[in-house]
Amino acid sequence: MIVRNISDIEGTEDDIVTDTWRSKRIILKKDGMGYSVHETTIFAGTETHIWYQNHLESVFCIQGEGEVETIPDGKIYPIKPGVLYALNEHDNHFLRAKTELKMICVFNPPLTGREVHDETGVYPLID
Ligand code: 9YT
Repeated sequence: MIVRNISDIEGTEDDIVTDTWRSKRIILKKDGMGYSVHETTIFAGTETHIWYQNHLESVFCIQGEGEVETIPDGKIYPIKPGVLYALNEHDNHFLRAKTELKMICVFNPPLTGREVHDETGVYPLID
């Protein structure tokens, strides 16, 4: 069994910080679960363009307020604690944080841990 405390991930190579978010990657591909699990903080006042063409992701909000805008239809989905959105169609979108958002994110296929978005909002598929 794997038992992990998120505090053990802080400051390690599985703790990734970008301009708009920080992701502590708790379960990764190397753990052999078939998915990865992350706690992601989206910084207040930011907008992130995301388009996971190689991955499916479920995002469960546990703190904060924000919105997702899908592209190109411009549909707005308010995000607050208790809301989960699942990018089941590799949905192209903007994620905006009005206040700091905390999200629990699950990826299939699992991330290896090194991924950050490229200029088109995509994570590469790493083997
Ligand atoms: C909600 C979302 O996808 N944010 C970007 C970071 C991602 N969750 C990750 O790499 O953990």
